Amino acid sequence: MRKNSDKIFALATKKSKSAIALFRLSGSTSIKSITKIINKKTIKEKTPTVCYILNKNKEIIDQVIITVFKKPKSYTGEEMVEISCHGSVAIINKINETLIANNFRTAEPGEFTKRALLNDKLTVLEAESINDIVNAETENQRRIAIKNFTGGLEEFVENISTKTMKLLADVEAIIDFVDEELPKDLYKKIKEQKKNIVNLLEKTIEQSLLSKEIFSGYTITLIGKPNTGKSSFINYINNKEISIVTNIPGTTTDLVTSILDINGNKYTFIDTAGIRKYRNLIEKIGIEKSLKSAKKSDLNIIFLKNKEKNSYKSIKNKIFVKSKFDINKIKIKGIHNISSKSGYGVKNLLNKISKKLENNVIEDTIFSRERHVNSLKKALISLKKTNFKEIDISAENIRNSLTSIRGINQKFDIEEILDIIFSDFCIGK
Ligand SMILES: Nc1nc2c(ncn2[C@@H]2O[C@H](COP(=O)(O)OP(=O)(O)O)[C@@H](O)[C@H]2O)c(=O)[nH]1
Ligand SMILES: [Mg+2]
Repeated sequence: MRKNSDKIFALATKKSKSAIALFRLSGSTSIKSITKIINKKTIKEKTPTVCYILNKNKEIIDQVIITVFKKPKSYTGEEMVEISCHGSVAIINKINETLIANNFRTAEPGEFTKRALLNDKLTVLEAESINDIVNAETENQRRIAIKNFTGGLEEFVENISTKTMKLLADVEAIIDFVDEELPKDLYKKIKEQKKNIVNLLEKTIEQSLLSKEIFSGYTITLIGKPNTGKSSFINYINNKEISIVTNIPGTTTDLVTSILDINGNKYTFIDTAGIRKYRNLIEKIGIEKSLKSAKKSDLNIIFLKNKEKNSYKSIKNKIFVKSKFDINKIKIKGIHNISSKSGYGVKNLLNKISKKLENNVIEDTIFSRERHVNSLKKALISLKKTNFKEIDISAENIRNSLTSIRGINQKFDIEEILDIIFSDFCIGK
């Protein structure tokens, strides 16, 4: 049985050769356990201490820096230890083995953050934002994640909860008052309050849905005849050889994918097989894949050999490009000239693409998760049902709406929420 109080550990850095690797340990008696496998009897709290870590025969594994955090002043709220060792795979393996021999077990993905949440060191929204921070691949993803972590979402939830509570109080006042005593304009006031909240919810849901692109990004397929410079282009923008370039037509047969951050957003570029009469089955499949990819992508860059624009009438969302401008300096209207040798026109092209696809940068609150958006939608439905005719039912609807909104940042249904939140966490976080 996995218990929430077991002593757990994880390598928080990547298991590969690097300058430093970091282990994290958490759970009661972690500090006592660590002093059994180092050459020091005690370690001062929050003071990085240089020492040796030893195997069961008391032989030195590595020189390390140990930092201990006492309960509750740690990330998880439990006793914690951090071990910084040299980033060698052999050392990492040996420390791993030693920790297991000393009754630590490997942490599950997100288990440190889960404990932090259970021990009230983090709110639900903070825990989710931490995962978004770790997963951020582009500047806009990072910006939204850190804004959400530092209180953007909590503030929104607070604000809209307060507004809804006020509305509920006013509606409940109607139940308590006899008709003659009702303040004038009360109905007008509560209708306005409701409209206000409905508008705010609708705007936030709409923006949160728009923000999907910020996380999933845009897909761009490169299409064209063989030898028009598609693979050279994908290599140029990535600054490395990710696709094979030759002057032999038909070199690229499968889809080659690369991810790029342009102006803060995520773009997936797909290099494809050149479109021509195929010479063999592999090429045939490749060409079919190219056309399928073109159908699904947000934008297609069509690489032209000459002026064969008309051959691509069936392809939607496209920009025409002619490469090799360094050796062929002919400009044609409506065709963007570039060179993957000199870089001519590439920056312009990327800017043009991002202008064509991107929404205006959203500065307001953005909920990035389905769980949040579903709660907002539920709240909106309950509120929209409220017509203030049967006042008891109206109060009940507003109460339901409030429950949905508060649910975004509350720990009830804890196991269910934890499963959703931590399903995509990485180990060591
Ligand atoms: N001078 C010049 N040659 C290029 C440029 N782009 C591609 N080539 C050459 O054109 C040939 C075909 O390029 P490649 O990128 O494989 O085309 P693909 O078949 O469309 O992927 C190769 O010999 C490249 O070196 C360019 O911008 N300038
Ligand atoms: Mg190619």
